Amino acid sequence: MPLYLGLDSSTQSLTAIVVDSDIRKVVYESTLAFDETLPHYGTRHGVLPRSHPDEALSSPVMWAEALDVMFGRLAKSGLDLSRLAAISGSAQQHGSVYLNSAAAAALGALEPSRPLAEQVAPLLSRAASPIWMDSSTGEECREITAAVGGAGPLGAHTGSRAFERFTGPQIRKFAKTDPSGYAATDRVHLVSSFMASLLTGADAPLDPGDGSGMNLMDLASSDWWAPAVEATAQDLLARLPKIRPASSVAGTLSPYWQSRHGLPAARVITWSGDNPCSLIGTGLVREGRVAVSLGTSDVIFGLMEAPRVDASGTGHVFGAPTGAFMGLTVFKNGSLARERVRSAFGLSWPDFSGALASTPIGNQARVFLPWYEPEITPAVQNPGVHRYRLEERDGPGHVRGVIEAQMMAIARHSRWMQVEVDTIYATGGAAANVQILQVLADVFGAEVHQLEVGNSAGLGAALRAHHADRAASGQALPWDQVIDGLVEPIAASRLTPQQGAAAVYERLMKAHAACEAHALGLGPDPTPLLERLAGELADAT
Ligand code: ADP
Ligand code: XUL
Repeated sequence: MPLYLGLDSSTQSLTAIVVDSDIRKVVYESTLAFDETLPHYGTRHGVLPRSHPDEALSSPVMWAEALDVMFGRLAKSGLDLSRLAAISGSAQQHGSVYLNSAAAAALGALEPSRPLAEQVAPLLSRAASPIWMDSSTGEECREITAAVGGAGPLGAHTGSRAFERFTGPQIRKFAKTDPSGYAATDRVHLVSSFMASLLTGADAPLDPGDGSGMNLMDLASSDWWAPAVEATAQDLLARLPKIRPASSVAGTLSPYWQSRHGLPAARVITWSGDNPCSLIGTGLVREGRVAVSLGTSDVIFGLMEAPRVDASGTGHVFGAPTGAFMGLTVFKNGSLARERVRSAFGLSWPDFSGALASTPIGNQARVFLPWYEPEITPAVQNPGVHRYRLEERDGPGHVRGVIEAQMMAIARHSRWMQVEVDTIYATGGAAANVQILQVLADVFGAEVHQLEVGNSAGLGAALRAHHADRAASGQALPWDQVIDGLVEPIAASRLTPQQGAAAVYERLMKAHAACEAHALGLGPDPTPLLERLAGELADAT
């Protein structure tokens, strides 16, 4: 009767999910929000106070402390933890953790009587970690792109053109701006491999799924791509972890955790990124369906048997935990943009949902582009919101405007994945909101389902632990059996597109594209187009 633990170290929180593989149920789930539970780090939405709007840093010591607190909770949960067979994890992608030469030995000799945080702090050669929301490395992206012979070869080898948040450009910026800090760095971990190292008490590898978010890994061979590594920083190869399959065993839970929290010597399975883990946690182990994650970021993703690189340069191809690939497109202005609109008009979530329900499909051809933060898709370096035919004080118009613009952007900018979308699995915090999901269904003309377990990244990590533990015991299970019964859509949650929605969004999406082009300085003012559309929509009702 083994138990499997999945940990999800996300932007704003740490979640633990325990699965009982015999009864095929989640038997424990707990979330710890960084801002509230660990206020002494001073984070807001998991990000340290910013010295520049383009920069986004967080604290690796805080992530370590969260792990310590979470294992304390697990120890008191009443679960029979002697049954815990394996642990794996999911982490926000791209973020990097810089360890000094004392770290490798010290992590294996942590004192169980002392909190983890105070023992980890002296092992860092850089106190703060840049995370995926950072967009301050445009110069480094250009330098790396030029050094490897252009965006074409970089995209073809690593699965993505250079992106500001990707780990390679971030490492280059650190090496350039703090050469002595870089010289004192023995190992550059991703958040995933750092967290796994804390659990095993040794230097843990990273997996191809998270490795493909670095602009450093060759997708075809799942190994470091020498031209990119050389273009990024001097002597970087020696500082990078090993890349191992997502199903590999990284080690066993170290004596620190066994003594401090009374845990068994469970297997620790190599961690991965939140998107590869969510792929498993939404059951997308074959091609054809997609999932939309409405978390801090909004992401659309699906499995790909063969890598199809996005020629337009917006999307990414990552390794999937199954050994295949996944396509994904990421939007930075996700939940935080929805929250900005909500708080600007003093609304609760029920008010927000009410405003969505009471406004017409197509928003009377009023468009709102919610680029509060520099945007990843489309690439927007200078943040700012844009209103087309929308009054600044129109609360309901902004609510529908933000959601329609987000869902249309997800639909338009994922066409490169070439998936005929008829079913969408929705996950992430905002997937709890049925009115938001109705707009998703209307825009895509597809069915949308909520999943039983909302945290698909944490669930995916627990399922990966199960899969890898069985394989390591010589009893490998096919993925279909690993996910069976655990990634089910909620039967009553099926949403279908409303009548007439497809015709409205077909036209509004063209207008949305014109608004984006105008806001990016690439096209004419779309207001006349929107006015014509408003007239047509009014005539049609
Ligand atoms: P993370 O990316 O950190 O894993 P989550 O998937 O946990 O984020 O999502 C957290 C977000 O969910 C919050 O920032 C909040 O804006 C959003 N959220 C929670 N409840 C609702 C709701 N009822 N409607 C819309 N958004 C919601
Ligand atoms: C993926 C991305 C985000 C982070 C945080 O490329 O930047 O989805 O993984 O969730």
